[in-house]
Amino acid sequence: MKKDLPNPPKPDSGRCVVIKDNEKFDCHPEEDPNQEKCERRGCCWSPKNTIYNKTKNTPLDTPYCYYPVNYGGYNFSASTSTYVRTFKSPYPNDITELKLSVAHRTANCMNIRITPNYPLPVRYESPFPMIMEQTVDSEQSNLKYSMNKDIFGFKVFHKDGSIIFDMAPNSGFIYADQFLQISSNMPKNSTLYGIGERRGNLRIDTKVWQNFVLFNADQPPAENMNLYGSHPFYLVKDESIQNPHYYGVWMLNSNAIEIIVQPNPAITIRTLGGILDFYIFSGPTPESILQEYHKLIGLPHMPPLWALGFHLCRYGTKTLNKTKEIFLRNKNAGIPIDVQWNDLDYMEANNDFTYDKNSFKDLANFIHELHDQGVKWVPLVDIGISGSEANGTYPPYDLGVNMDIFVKNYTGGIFIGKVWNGKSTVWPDFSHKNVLVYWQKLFQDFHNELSFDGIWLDMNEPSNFYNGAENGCPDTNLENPPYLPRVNGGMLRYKTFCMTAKHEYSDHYNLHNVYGALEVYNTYRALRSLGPNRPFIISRSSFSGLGHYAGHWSGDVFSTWHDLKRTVSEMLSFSLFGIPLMGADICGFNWNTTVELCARWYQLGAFYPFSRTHNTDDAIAQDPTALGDKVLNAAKKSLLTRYSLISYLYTLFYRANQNGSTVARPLFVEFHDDKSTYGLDEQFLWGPSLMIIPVLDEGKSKVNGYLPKGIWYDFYSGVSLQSGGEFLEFNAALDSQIPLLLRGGRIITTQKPELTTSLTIKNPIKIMVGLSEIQTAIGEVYFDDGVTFSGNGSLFSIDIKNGVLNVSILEYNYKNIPKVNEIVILGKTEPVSSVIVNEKNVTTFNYDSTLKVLKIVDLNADISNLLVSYH
Ligand code: MIG
Repeated sequence: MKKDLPNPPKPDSGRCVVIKDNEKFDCHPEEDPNQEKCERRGCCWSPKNTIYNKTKNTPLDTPYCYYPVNYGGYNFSASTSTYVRTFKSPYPNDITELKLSVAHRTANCMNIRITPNYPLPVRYESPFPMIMEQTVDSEQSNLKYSMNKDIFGFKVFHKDGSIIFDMAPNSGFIYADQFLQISSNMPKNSTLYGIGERRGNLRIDTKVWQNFVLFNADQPPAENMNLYGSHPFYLVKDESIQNPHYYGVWMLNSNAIEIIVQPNPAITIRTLGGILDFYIFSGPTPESILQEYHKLIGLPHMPPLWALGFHLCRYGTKTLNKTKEIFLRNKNAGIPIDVQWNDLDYMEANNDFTYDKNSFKDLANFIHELHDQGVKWVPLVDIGISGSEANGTYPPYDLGVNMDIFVKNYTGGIFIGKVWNGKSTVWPDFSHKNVLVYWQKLFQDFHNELSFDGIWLDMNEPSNFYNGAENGCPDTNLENPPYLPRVNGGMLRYKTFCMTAKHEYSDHYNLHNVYGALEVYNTYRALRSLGPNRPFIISRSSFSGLGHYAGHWSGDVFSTWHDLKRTVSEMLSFSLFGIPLMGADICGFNWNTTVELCARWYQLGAFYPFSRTHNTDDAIAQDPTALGDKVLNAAKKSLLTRYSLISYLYTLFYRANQNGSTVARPLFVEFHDDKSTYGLDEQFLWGPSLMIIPVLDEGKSKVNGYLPKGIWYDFYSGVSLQSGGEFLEFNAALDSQIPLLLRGGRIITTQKPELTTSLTIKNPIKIMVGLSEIQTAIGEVYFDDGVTFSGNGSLFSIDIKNGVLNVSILEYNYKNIPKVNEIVILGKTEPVSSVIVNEKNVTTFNYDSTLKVLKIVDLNADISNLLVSYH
């Protein structure tokens, strides 16, 4: 028998009055606090108004009930080196003895785990992503920590002394079975990014009270809602110190999470289960944090080259004929297309691993025809399996029953819900030890029928048309936890499983946020077994580490200007989360688009790393040819520009795959000392070198964009711009292209665009150089066969100084690389009279003294052996 803990002591007012409003941590986050309930929790009561009607939907503000200074609750016990609970927390089942363990993983990454003092009943921990153990000597670490030797608390600081994780002494540290909470103060002057998936600005405003709920849900992106994915990762810039720098924090925990940001500033992380398991990154730059973080959770996968082409998709394309018609009219109109998709329309009765033998009769042949044209085919697969087909007619169900692979209900039967299938839906348990064999078999058989090239995974939050089972869910503490964050629909089971649904690994309550990622992992493994090619998977649900296996799209966005704008910050947040292959449905999913909106959306969408048009079945068509010349021209021009840059884009993915970091890059990541970039989320970079400034407002023919200090070159004309770090106005008429600028000091490669990436990548290479003020530049380019696994590529770095362009070989395994035919050097200030290529004088060059551009043509040179001097 456990002995009951005493009630918390009532704090004397001295421990309450010293706390300023912004420093108050909420001791009664539930509705309807009052003085009595508050004081029973050992907390301080000080309402701002006498009439108090706090409900779930009122914006957060100064709490009326807050923790006193040194609230405590766990005392250090020197004999066991553990922390022992001394009084009851507000939540049932306090874990009575805790242990804090610290590991230096690398010089810049520390792991802090707070667990029960094992061996006690072991608590749930997320099975994904898998983290390899790794340690360095503490001497080597840039991070230090100190533990309190009285009440529970710790600090993590940088070896330069600046504080990174500072447990607030006036907060409530709680470690109960279904409510774990830890708060830390952030530096006074800090800038915050991350925490997702959420709709909002890239930078999180720390001057107001806000909460974010991370609980995967089939929910079109909207402010203050929990969306498809969960990413408890944040990045902070500390400006309060001598050498301002960034740090990062990730919590590995797959339970429902709520994060509170308050203007002290401070951050509170609550989770409804699991353990507190933090990874802290010392920085100092955003780039270095992201690299460490992505390495830890799994470096972004290397997509096949064709994944970076344009994708054509639409729900409600009900027949193969319709599919062909849309494909052909776009192809004939000169739209580059790498991938044709089909939504669940192709299935028979919406059942996975089938296709409609009437309306999609010739599908297998059509896929071969696509392949002959160098085009790929990607079908949708829903995570649920039909549960009501006639016995013996539907192997995915029968096999699943045989293998006992489906998610179970509370009483041990198969958990039954409903999604698109005729009567009922059951779900594979992706945590099951045999699920891979099952899933592999289904994909094998399916691939024998239809030679798909990649897979689109939908509804894997998981989504369910019922709230739980048809007749609800058992009323247990999993369904009705002692504290419920502001989740959509006011219940955890809202449009998903019962929390008591059973997976082999654990209850759905614990696994919910990671269930979709486990499907992705198994799908990746299944596709791997189909051949030597790199899998291509796009998943709607996401969790930390998903990018190692798949890309993501932002789900059911609306065809509105507001949504168009927000897709930029959504894409950039996923760059932080290690999922660079990301985009939104071009022209919007729900509702009807308009000509202008759709044209602008193609202009932006051509620069989403994952560039796909898609929309719902009951809205007007919005493929490039559907809305007349304005949309067609906007789509065609911008997509051809994308294709011309494919070698650069591919190289960025290679970098992300090798080192971590971002493809679509927020400005603050690249220009991390330039404060003007911190709040920018209506423009972005591709890697370090290309600035993209989309038009995101209606009725505009000009757009303002910020250019960090330095020289920038108009990508289309080569005209140079000198920026002092300022906003400039750019022409951006609807029928022109959105501003694209090459950064001074950078080199990229381009090619003449064709209608597929595989043709484009064979065209001669043009090296495009934007010189810096001191007439230097750097860049790199990567080539491989575009489809098989890495280790077979070639990487070249290109640099220019003192009038010499030099290519160095970093890796040289893949030899089938097109010739370099042209070099364009922008910003060459002095006239050029001689050009020597590999020790030979050439005359095929031209210097434009007005534009200050040197152009060398007809080179026909090997990139692996290229030395050019010009004077
Ligand atoms: O409940 O498969 O987000 O892209 O077209 C809708 C039909 C199910 C949701 C996806 C959307 C897809 C649609 N799916």
